[in-house]
Amino acid sequence: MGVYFLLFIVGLCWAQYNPNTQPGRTSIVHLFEWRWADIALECERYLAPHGFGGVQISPPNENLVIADPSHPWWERYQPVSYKLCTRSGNETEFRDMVTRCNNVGVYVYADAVVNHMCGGNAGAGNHSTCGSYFNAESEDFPAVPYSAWDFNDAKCKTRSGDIEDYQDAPQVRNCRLVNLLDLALEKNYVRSKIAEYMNYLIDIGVAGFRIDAAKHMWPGDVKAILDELKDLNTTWFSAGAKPFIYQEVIDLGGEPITGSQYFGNGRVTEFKYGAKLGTVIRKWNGEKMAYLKNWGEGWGFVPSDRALVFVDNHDNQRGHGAGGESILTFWDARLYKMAVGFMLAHPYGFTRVMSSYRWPRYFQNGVDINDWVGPPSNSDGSTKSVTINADTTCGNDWVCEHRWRQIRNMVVFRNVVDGQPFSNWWDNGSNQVAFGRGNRGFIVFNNDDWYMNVDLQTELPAGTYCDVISGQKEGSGCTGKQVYVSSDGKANFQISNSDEDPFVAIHVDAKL
Ligand code: AAO
Repeated sequence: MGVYFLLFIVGLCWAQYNPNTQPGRTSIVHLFEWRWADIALECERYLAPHGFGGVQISPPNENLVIADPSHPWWERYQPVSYKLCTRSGNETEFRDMVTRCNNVGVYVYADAVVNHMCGGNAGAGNHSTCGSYFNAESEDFPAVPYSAWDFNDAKCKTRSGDIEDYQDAPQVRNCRLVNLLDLALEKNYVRSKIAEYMNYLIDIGVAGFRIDAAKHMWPGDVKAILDELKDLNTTWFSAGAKPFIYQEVIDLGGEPITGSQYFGNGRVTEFKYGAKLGTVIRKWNGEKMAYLKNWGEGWGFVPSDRALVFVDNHDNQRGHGAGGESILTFWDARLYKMAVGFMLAHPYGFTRVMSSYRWPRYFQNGVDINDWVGPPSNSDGSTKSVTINADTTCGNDWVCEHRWRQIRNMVVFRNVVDGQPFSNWWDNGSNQVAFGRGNRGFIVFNNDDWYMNVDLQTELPAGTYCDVISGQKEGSGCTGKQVYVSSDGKANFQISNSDEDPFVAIHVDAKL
């Protein structure tokens, strides 16, 4: 009786907030625009062996094909139907990916674009990834099917029919986001078509969903859809497990729509996290790392167990979405690694690592005019496969941040310290800071412009540790710096401000 009661309470509290990752796997990675075939391989050859909990995939449903500009990445945010065929692959490849990833304990989180269909100016025809016919002008999508009755036009009160003012919550939810045909989610029919699509993915074996543009849907409408969802597939998940839900709600403050309005449905993306962390690590606006002492709710973020956090995402790494100039990306690799390292060491939120492709970034008057460029592709428009170089990095212009030694090893660090408290904070009042996670891990940063030499209490068991940033433990050896923790838990840390990576991280699994 007591045990069942406890299970009931845990189930109730965790349901859609629980990422469903395997125990001891604490992060997911967004393999932005990857092909399903490459993701399947990556799960088996890299993500499982390195402790990644799951993968966020690009939207799997049929989308508009855009010719001008040619195949922008954002065409995938313009649905034409819920058939599973895109530039990432067809349904057979999708099923193969989910099965193979699940079989190695790396779960799949689908990007669900359900607020809208394609843009109002998309024309008519079958220029869509499965070749389904549609007519954007008459709002006819026979492959779902949706017709004009299923869209919000009558409810939207703006002159253009688009969202014109983010201060007006009803128009943010009832009008078209950048002219994308806005579905009438209060209709049972529309809800049931969306739930049918999501349930189809659940049956195949996905573990959860990113809800795209959740801000543009009424929280109650999202809830009504989620209430129709099945439990996860019991081939891989325990009976009664619910899909993990994280909703894309951009809330930097200053608008009537807030992340907290969506807590009833699941977690929300905490956009303040990357915007603020970028500002601090760049030392803009007088910010310093010493101020990170109360990072998390202390900075006005949503509660930790409601947050999905990331340093950058597929939008704000190229000036879309929100976050602004401060956002750190692979283009600023040295600072980026520090930011991702800090995120993965810190207990706040559920962490998502970004994995990108390189594009010909070209600024004109401060704006990247190539922000639309899609994934590395062949002359016929198909997405290039992710090749792996001899040194384990990726080829074909895939950046694969998740394979960078510093980032991959910090994903492991987070797993090793899982459940441990934030502890032994130290700072120099400037940009040299350190903290631990109980007696399992410790991290030290020097983002000042001078040498750092300090003795700190780590709380770790005495011994010699291998720094997982400059190298890692291999066999009984260490390819990086070594740190000596004495019997009182103290260790000396020396980090030059000109080191390739001015931070050091040690944990109990990297003890020599
Ligand atoms: C494309 C074309 C459009 C065309 C449309 C239809 O670019 O010109 O009209 O097709 O033909 C992506 C691309 C879009 C693309 C779309 C469809 O980013 O460029 O449109 O696919 O192909 C808002 C939403 C948020 C959304 C974000 C991009 O709230 O949901 O815009 N993100 C998701 C996806 C994204 C995707 C979609 C949604 C659509 O991740 O990839 O779009 O499926 C304010 C608001 C935010 C708002 C931003 C940007 O942010 O708060 O909610 O995000 O503006 O409009 C300060 C403020 C901050 C403010 C920010 C920027 O920082 O503090 O709050 O300034 O103004």
